Amino acid sequence: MKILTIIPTYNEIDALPTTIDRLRAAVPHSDVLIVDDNSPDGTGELAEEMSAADSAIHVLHRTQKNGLGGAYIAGFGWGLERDYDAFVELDADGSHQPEQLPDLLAKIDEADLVIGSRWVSGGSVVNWPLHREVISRAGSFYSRTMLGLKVRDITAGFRVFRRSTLEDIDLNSIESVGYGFQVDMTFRVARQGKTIAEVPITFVERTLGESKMSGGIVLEAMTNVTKWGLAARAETLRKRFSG
Ligand SMILES: Nc1nc2c(ncn2[C@@H]2O[C@H](COP(=O)(O)OP(=O)(O)OP(=O)(O)O)[C@@H](O)[C@H]2O)c(=O)[nH]1
Ligand SMILES: [Mg+2]
Repeated sequence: MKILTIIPTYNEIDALPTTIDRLRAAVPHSDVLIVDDNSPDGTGELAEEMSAADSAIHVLHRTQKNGLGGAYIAGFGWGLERDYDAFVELDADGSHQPEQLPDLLAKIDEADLVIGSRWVSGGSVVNWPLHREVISRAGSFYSRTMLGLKVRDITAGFRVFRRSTLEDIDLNSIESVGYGFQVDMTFRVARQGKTIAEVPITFVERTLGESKMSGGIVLEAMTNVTKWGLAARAETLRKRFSG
């Protein structure tokens, strides 16, 4: 199986080298694609140096900071033009441990989407202040209820998609910028009746660099979830009354 691990970066010059080293050691057969949004701190140049030293590492440069969702969509497009069978999403900041990626990959034969989950039995978060945990759990709970999904960690960003799963999604129609993107992808996969597996992970809060999480990103995600949930309910009612 040919695997592509996509790492979106914005100002990750301190964290990226360790993440790449750990990934190359843990899953040496995965190619790597760094998608950098013209980071002012020189992450893009560093990525080029790493790519020159290791033929499995590739870099995609975008001209401006366009959010995590846009970076992943560009990365998926790059990989789909090539012959990859599985696509991994991994943060650069050390929160997702490359050593746990084999646990996720072990499930991709059985599922169309595998999610590294903080909120299933055996999953956990290290070094998070209480308010972060509350926001994340509440966000997952609200999304799960509103969208009628069984997934426990809907906003999780450590994932593996089968190639066919991405091919069946109209990636151009995804508008979410922040982690609403992850909810959007989960909802679309679930609505197609595809299988989603959750594997417990230990999520480690970043120690290097700065978080890009913001109130705006949370608000975007929750607004979209409400919109999608209401639209799905209206659709169900319409079908019931017209049939
Ligand atoms: N290319 C690109 N990468 C981004 C953008 N925003 C965030 N990222 C990357 O996406 C990953 C996750 O971003 P974080 O800042 O860690 O956001 P988060 O994980 O929601 O927040 P924390 O839990 O505080 O770390 C990191 O590798 C970031 O560098 C963006 O606009 N463009
Ligand atoms: Mg992070």
